[in-house]
Amino acid sequence: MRTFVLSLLFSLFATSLFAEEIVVDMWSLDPATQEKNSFNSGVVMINKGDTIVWKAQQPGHNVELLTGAVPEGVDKFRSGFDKEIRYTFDTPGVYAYKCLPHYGLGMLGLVVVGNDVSNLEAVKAFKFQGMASKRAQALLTHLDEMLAK
Ligand SMILES: [Cu+2]
Repeated sequence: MRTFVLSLLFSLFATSLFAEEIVVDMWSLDPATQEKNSFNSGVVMINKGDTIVWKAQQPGHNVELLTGAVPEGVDKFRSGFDKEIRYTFDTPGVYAYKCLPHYGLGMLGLVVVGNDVSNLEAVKAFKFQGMASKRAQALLTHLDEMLAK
């Protein structure tokens, strides 16, 4: 009986149980890679309903969704400069996001939610600025490799 109740509870709450938190570190200088102003990892694939927790390993960074390089209908999001930033991804698709002060230096990240790449071409066509353009190319190439597996 106890097992039955437990498995019933488990199936009732399966959705929330499986919603995960994925940590992305924000670095001014990543000691592991020597990369400056970066989100590590640069490309993250998650499920609908998952939350990304960005942790500032060094101060001075934030997270802002790039309007025009996120799925249609997604509201604007700009975080503060907090030690920990959280955002739950409820809409499937490809998202590009930046750190506001370091965008021109290439501080950019990609998220794919629910294996949905229906807006990937729009993200590829997006005009990224400054060094973010080169960074976007590298991340999109990496994403293509991940998708090919
Ligand atoms: Cu930054």
